Amino acid sequence: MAPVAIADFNKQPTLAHVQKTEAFEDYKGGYRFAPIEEAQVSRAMIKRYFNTMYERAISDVVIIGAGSAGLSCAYHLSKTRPELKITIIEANVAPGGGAWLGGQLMTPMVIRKPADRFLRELGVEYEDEGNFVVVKHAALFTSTLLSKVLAMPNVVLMNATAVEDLIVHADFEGQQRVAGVVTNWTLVALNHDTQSCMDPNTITAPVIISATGHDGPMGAFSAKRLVSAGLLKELGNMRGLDMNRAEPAIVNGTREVTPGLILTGMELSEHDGSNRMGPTFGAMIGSGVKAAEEAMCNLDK
Ligand code: AHZ
Repeated sequence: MAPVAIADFNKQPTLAHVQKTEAFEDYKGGYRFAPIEEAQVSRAMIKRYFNTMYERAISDVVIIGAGSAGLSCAYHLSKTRPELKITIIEANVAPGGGAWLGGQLMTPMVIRKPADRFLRELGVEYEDEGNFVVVKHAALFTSTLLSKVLAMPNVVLMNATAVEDLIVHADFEGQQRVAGVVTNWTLVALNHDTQSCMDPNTITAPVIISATGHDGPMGAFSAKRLVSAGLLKELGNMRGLDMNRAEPAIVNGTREVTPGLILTGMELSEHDGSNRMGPTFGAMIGSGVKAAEEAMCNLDK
């Protein structure tokens, strides 16, 4: 937004003007809300939440993890294919993964070209530094992307919900295929060792995209599960930091790693044993977009 010039500033309404408006009168002690019953509030939420769970038990695409890669994927996919039912499952209460800071606990976010294209598409401003651009605050990127994804009519985001397992079907020839996810509220998932009978929910979809980040308390979920399920011999394990090797490896390596399951973002580095790039986000955008393209190819087969 253009800065307000001094001349324009002088034209802004004065406090006296504002005080005269009806809205401001409300705040002088007479503010009234429309009446409501507590049960109406509960029902307003329950009806929508459980209708959504009912409807999304069968989705077209499930994206696991709403970090920069998962959200970039959701944006490209939902915009390109508005007829698809895209369901994002995010373990944290706050979606966005690590992209609320630019890295190293600092706020600016570095994005290497040509991924700056995506910023222009989102309408996020940046400073051009030649081979890369800088967004003044990572939260500006993440909040803009998140708001655009959530505004898509075909996207549902279920946060505070963890994917606990993968659904794996076998066809007549014994070929295994990831066919869905097993979910639970994250607080429930964290209590499996202390409580019993907290059975999970399921969502089936012909394409699952996993974007759960590199190894950590929650990260690399699907890659690790592929190993424990016998679908992958061993993890490659993320290698040391090398921006020039890491970013193209992640984007170009984004693919269906086992039938039904596409990996994107830093989860891929654990699967393939590729380098990390540290605080530069172009590969998360590029990989997310590529995962969306792979998903569309698979759905169209
Ligand atoms: O909460 C996780 C985060 O929001 C979520 N997640 C992880 N396990 C999950 C599960 N069910 C549901 N079982 C789960 N959600 O996945 C999200 C991952 O986001 P992220 O920001 O950690 O990963 P990313 O691959 O989108 O971005 C990585 C950013 C990095 S890390 C890095 C380096 O270490 O060098 N460099 C970059 C740019």
